[in-house]
Amino acid sequence: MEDNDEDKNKTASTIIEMLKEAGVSTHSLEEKEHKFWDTQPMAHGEKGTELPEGPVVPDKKPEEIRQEPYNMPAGFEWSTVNITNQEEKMELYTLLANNYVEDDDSLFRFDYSQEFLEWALTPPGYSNDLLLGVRASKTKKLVAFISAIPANIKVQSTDQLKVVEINFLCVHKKLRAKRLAPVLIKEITRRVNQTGVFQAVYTAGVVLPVPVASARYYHRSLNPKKLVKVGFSRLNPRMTMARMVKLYKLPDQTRSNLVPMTKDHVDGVHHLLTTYLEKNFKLHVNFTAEDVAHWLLPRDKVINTYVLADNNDGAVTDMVSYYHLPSAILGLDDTLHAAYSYYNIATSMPLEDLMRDALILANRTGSDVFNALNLMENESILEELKFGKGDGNLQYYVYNWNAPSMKPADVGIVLL
Ligand code: MYA
Repeated sequence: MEDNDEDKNKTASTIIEMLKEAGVSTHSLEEKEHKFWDTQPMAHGEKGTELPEGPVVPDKKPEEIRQEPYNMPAGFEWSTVNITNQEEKMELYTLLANNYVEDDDSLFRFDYSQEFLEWALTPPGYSNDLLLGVRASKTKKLVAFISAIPANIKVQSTDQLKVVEINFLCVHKKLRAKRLAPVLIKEITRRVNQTGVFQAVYTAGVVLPVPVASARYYHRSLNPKKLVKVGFSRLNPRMTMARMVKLYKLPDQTRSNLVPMTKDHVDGVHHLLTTYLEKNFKLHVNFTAEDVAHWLLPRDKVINTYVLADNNDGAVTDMVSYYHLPSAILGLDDTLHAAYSYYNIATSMPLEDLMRDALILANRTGSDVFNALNLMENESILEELKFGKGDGNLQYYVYNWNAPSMKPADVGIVLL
């Protein structure tokens, strides 16, 4: 949501950041007790920086990994989700649509589409064993979920690290605050460890021990009338609706000749993207060409990628991509259509021009708002393209890995 009411919306983490910027010690504020997280192999507080860069605890030998699943409370059982099965996909969709992430004021809730979930959970190398659900034993209703998908990342001076990306941790609203989440996290960790992987990357709105980076969402209004109507944005006292509409108006046509990415562009995009990420960021995925095909080839209402290819040699010189993650507008029976900036690279034009074209394209296909984190080079275009600061931080974590914290501009991973 747009940060309309500066004071009201300041989260604890923002306040801590501001104090830090002002040179005030925040150590005691950050030392919150975490019954579960304090037992996990995370670099705790300032002690972390004294450790050498690398695993907090060493890899386990196969015989050291627990063989049996962790116990569920009575009345619940583990159940993996086959996301390519229509019925199970629908079950996961329903769990998340009713119980997943909301903003602080409970005005909006993420509404990941079924097609999106299938895309997000089936990259090369995924395994059903790591799409982990919990069902009520009697009714078989899906009541909780967590997912892990494989990736290979660079983090700081470690060029290649096999990890999983953790996402979609969700516990049904009626089962909250019963310490189910720690059991889900321990069980997914056990299963991931069994595959010989001991690190993970994840993002969360909450501050836990210990983020490696802290990013901020920015929002670019495309449909200001609707955004004001549903409470996402506020009409500034010195602004009229007519002026606001004019302020955010975009041309119908893009300036550049971007075309939708096709299979023919996979190698070109792979080259452009991997070279760019390696050169510029301390934390990024090492994508294979197969990964690029999965994550970037356009899928209707899920992911759009546009490229500019050099006429002479066919090499891809520029790319822009965004994914579609609507939110339910709670209480209004309506949907907020949001496009989220993904991976963008400009070499033949300024990044600002490329991103303006992305706004035009997203606007044309009915997005109400275009969201971007202040990661990678995004900070340089936000103001000029009229993005407004959001009210939420997104924390980045690397599980069981000690690395000095980094600025958002050093982060080259976007998780869904
Ligand atoms: S982020 C999205 C998280 N999902 C939501 O926000 C959806 C709405 N909320 C819920 O469904 C529940 O509130 C959840 C907590 C499930 C979040 N990440 O069971 P509890 C800690 C990690 O009584 P509940 C995403 O998907 C909390 O600090 N831990 O609480 C990435 C406390 O621990 P401690 C979290 O509210 C997930 C404990 O849980 C989060 O019923 C990455 C309380 O448990 C959170 N977002 O359920 C997961 N929120 O006492 C970690 C709360 O210590 C992966 N908690 O403070 C780690 C790597 C694993 C793999 C490793 C492989 C090597």
